Amino acid sequence: MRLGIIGLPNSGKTTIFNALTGSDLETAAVSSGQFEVHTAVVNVPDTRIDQLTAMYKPKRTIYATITYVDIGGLDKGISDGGLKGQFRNELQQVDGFVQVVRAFHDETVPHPYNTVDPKRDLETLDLEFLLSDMITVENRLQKLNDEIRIKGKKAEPVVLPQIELMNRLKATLDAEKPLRVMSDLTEDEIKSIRGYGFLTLKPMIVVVNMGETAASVESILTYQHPNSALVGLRGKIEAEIAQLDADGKQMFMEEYGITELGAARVIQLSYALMSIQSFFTVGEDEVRAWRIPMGATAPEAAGVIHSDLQKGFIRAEVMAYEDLLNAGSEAALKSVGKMRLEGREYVVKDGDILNIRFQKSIK
Ligand SMILES: Nc1nc2c(ncn2[C@@H]2O[C@H](COP(=O)(O)OP(=O)(O)OP(=O)(O)O)[C@@H](O)[C@H]2O)c(=O)[nH]1
Ligand SMILES: [Mg+2]
Repeated sequence: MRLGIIGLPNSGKTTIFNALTGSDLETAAVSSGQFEVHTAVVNVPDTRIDQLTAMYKPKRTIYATITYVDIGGLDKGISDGGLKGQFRNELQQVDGFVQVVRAFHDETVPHPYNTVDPKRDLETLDLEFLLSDMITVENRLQKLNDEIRIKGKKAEPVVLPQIELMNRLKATLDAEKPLRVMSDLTEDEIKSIRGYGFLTLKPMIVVVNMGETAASVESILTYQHPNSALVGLRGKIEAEIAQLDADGKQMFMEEYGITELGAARVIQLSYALMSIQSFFTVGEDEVRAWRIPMGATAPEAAGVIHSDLQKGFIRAEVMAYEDLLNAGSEAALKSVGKMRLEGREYVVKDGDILNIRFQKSIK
């Protein structure tokens, strides 16, 4: 899963990237404004994995991960005539966005529009994305209508429903709403437009870079679309904290009266917003978190581990994480009959611990 960190020049994208990933990239008071991409992979913190590790004492523990991409160079006007080249690729490839909005005041850091105005900045980039999607929709509509004009009744049967769908998307964009608010899109429709990489269809976490203040984010901005979230984060401080070891982190947080890091919250929200959940596998060798979409069945979950496990799927032994924790051990859980056997139709739940029984294919 890939999330793109975007924002106006000098909003603190690279600082937030450092805070989220523990990287130590250089930040600069004068923005180069250049297209530039940095990537890092982070573990998704999960106390359930910590507890399972304490219980099984495995040789290794593997957390679920998220890839964050710091994408520099976005600004007003970037989508004039349509996004181009590498920029377009990077933005279309990510599964969702973290938009950094500057709220910090610092005279040594110039703002591209001279004043600090989080609402204006947020609307500016949101509008760029709307315009970019509008161009995509219009191009598509034109091609589809051309096909009808040229081929008439001989046009592919998918053309008419596609025109209808594109007109619905256009109506949403015309109303200056992002496509992610549309609750009437079916799964098939979403699938049919996946290839166009609509930017406003992707989930969005707005991270307000609060600077050094402890004010609440709600006092600065609101952002209440479906499939989006709003988080306040003290960029510079959290980037410094991310460089410390566990003890140092603890001390620093106590000193600043920070109970929950904004960075941890962004990472958890990233997971939640993408409608992703975790199941676990456990044993002496490895305790591991795996990522699956909501609604995935047991064989689909098996396929995430290895395609052979999906092909040869027989049954899944399932323990609910809470049951295991309450029982205290796997043996105790089995003795009270809480280990379940589930078949192909079973829909995996967040926190299930699976052991897949499968048949090896014989060639
Ligand atoms: N005072 C203060 N300065 C900050 C904070 N966050 C970032 N900065 C400063 O703002 C400047 C720009 O930060 P970057 O993280 O490089 O911003 P950016 O969005 O990556 O900039 P470009 O990639 O050049 O567009 C740097 O000098 C940072 O130190 C903050 O929370 N407080
Ligand atoms: Mg940067």
